[in-house]
This record gives sequence, structure tokens and C-alpha cells, in this order.
Amino acid sequence: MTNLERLEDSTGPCYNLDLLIKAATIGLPKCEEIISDYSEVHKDDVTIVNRLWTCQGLRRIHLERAITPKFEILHSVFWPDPNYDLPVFGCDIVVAGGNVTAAIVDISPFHKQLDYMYDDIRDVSNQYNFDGVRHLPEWGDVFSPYCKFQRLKNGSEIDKFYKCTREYIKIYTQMVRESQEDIEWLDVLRRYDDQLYYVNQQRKNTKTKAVLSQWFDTSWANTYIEQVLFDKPKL
Ligand code: BLA
Repeated sequence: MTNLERLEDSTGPCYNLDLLIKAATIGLPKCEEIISDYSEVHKDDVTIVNRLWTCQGLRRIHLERAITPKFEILHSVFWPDPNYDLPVFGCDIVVAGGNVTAAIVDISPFHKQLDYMYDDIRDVSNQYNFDGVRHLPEWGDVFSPYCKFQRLKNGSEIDKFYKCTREYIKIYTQMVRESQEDIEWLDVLRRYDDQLYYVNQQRKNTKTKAVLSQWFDTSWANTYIEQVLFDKPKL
């Protein structure tokens, strides 16, 4: 199979999540696609495709698929605009040699959001339990108690992860639609700082850098991590 065929292989877990996340952007208020220099990256046998949007409440919605003959990655983050009191939605799935070694989905809280925003998420989270649960690394203190992180060992676990992500993203997009702008200076500044902390923690994931540096050179990998995967919010 070529990379393009792999990308469009509708039997793969990344394909289904890709469609799910694209569908979730429909109906977000004032949602517009952003054209970036990284919309397609090709090097040797690696292909990366990026889609970016912005909408009211979110400074950036990022959906990425990376494909090589051995690896497939789907990565997505919904980054709040610090003028809105919203958590971060994040999802990452890594398929290596046909096995889903990592599948993670979370709605990650800032400040005290856990105390007043998470009733629905807690209820949904309780309905999904996975077999191959993995431990979060130290930098993973940014994730919520309802973060789902596991390997997916068979089709029914893959299907469960899809359904759980569908519920999480449904709750999240509803939060975005209902969110009101709050430009109280101290609150905005605090949300900016909180998001910066999340960005810096994600940048500590040595595995992201290891994979990207294997495919490209270290300096390209660093720029890609800083500008595309985990960019800092602007004040
Ligand atoms: C782990 N992330 C990984 C792994 C790889 C990547 C290869 C190791 C897989 C494994 O442990 O089985 C790599 N992810 C990438 C690369 C890209 C990518 C190269 O998106 C882009 C080209 N990671 C995220 C997001 C979250 C996340 C949004 O991008 C969470 C919401 C989490 N990835 C995450 C975690 C691990 C991981 C928690 C496990 C890290 C560890 O075990 O140390």
C-alpha cells in the first residue's frame, strides 16, 4: 500500500477518528479553516497531513495524520482561546506494526474547571473501562482524572475507544458552543499561563521528539513541535 492508500484505508482506527473529529468541527461557531505551510509534508516514506481550523472559543483546532509503512499516528488538540473559560481536548493514537500501542483521549482542565465543568465527563468516563491501561508519564500531570490512556488489543477495544472519544468530543463541542467570552484581564492572563504550562508539559514527551527526529532532522523536529504540535498561545 502507498501512504495515500493507507491514509484512505477506511478500515483503520485512525481513519475513523479522523472522520469523527472532522465532523465535530461542523457546527462550531464561526469555524474557519486555516491554511498552513504544513498542510502536507513528504519525506522519504513519511507523509504528514495537517488540518487546522479556528472558531469562536478556540484559537486553534489541529488534526494531524502521520503515516509511514510501519507507523500511523492520529493527533488532535482543540486549543482554547484564553478569552474563554474552556478546557483542552486532546487525542493521540499511535499504531505501530498494526498494533495500537497508545490511544489517549482527554478533556484536560485548567485551574478549577474540574470542580464545575466535569459532571457529564465523569459519567461518561465511568462507562468506559479498557483492558490495556497504561501509566501516564510524569509530565502527564496536565491530564484529568478521566483521561483514557491504554493500548488497544483488539477490534472491540478499538470500537470502545472510538465510542468514548465520540462522547468526549460531543460534550466538549457543546461546551464550546455554550461558552461566553470573559475578558476580565486577570482571568485571561491566568488562562494564558495555564495553557503555557500544558504546552510545556506536552513538549517534554521525549517519544514525540524521538519519532520525529528519526524521520526528519532534530532541528526540523523541534520547529515542528514548537510551531505545529504544541505552539504557545499569543497574548
Ligand atoms: C506517546 N507519542 C507517543 C508515542 C509516539 C508519539 C511515537 C509513543 C507510543 C507508545 O508509547 O506506544 C508520537 N504523537 C507522536 C508524534 C506525533 C504525535 C510523532 O502526535 C506527530 C507527528 N500526545 C499528543 C497528545 C497527547 C499525547 C495530544 O500528541 C494527549 C492528549 C499523549 N503520547 C501521549 C502520551 C504518550 C504518548 C501520554 C505516552 C508517553 C510515555 O509513555 O512516555
